[in-house]
Amino acid sequence: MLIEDQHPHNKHIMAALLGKPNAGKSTLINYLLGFDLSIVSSKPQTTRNHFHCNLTVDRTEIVLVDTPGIHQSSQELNIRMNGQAEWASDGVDLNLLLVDLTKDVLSEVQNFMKNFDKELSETWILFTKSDRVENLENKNFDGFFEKIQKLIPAASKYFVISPKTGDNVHLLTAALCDAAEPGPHLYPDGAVSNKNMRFFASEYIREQAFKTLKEELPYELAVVIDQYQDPNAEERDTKISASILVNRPSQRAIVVGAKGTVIKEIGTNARKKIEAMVGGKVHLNLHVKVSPKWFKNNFVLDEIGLPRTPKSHRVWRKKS
Ligand SMILES: Nc1nc2c(ncn2[C@@H]2O[C@H](COP(=O)(O)OP(=O)(O)OP(=O)(O)O)[C@@H](O)[C@H]2O)c(=O)[nH]1
Ligand SMILES: [Mg+2]
Repeated sequence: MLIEDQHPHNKHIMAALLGKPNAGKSTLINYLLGFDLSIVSSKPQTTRNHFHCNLTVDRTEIVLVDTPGIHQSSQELNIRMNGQAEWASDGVDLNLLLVDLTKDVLSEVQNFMKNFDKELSETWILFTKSDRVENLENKNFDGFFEKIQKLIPAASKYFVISPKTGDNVHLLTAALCDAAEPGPHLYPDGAVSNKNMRFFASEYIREQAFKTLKEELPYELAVVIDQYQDPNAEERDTKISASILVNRPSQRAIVVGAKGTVIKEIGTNARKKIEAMVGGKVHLNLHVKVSPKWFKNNFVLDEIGLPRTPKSHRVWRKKS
């Protein structure tokens, strides 16, 4: 979808944000956008799909592709999540590889490369979470970068940033604008993503589930939107029905909570965020359904936007 008759000075760049889970990819995107579009949590593996997040600086359109963190797993869900990140780096102008400074920098990059099944084209290294590092000025970032270049020959630049405090993020934005090529914008003004409200509604429900539920449970649940109805002549509010899928009946009891308190908390918080997104009142109806081994079920994985990858298992469950 290219917009015709554009301003002759328009420029465009598309960059995939890559890294290990929890590196801060979605946090950086939200900081750059200026609002919380992408879901963030303190738990790893929050983002499951790749999607575009767009911002415009003067006449430059910057399309940032959020991706799931690359990790090792033989589980079909996780293989497909990694596949999303690998696909995302296809066809972008640039990769931005986030490296968490609170971890061992080189082993983070080594581990990423071990599980990332693609050759990286032009890549900038973003050493991130700098606000959490003491004596930052004594760190030898040139030395780290040289070692990383041995692992990633296409690494051409580095930045030391903190999307939490905003430190140095303006340098990254300026460099992205400089690197952008003259050309038409992909999206009309104001289009923030290639994903629709339905997708973000499911994400905001899952975000609240990640925040509310403990331990492994967030990883064993998925959110499927059953009905999404925009306001119309008869109904002024947005109506959404969604199912939270869990693996086992005992998990259903936890997600519902005593007298429904847990599901109510998830629903109330998610509804507020969806209302802010749609700019109006939302009726959100949540159900918790037991869908054993949904994370291996091709039908469910397709439904939540995770198609098969070349590494996918050969046998998978169909809808019964
Ligand atoms: N102190 C600090 N915390 C950060 C920074 N960036 C991200 N975080 C925190 O790191 C955690 C993970 O952030 P996310 O943005 O969800 O990380 P992600 O890379 O998108 O993670 P996945 O979606 O799981 O791959 C959250 O608790 C963030 O608040 C930062 O610059 N400084
Ligand atoms: Mg994320």
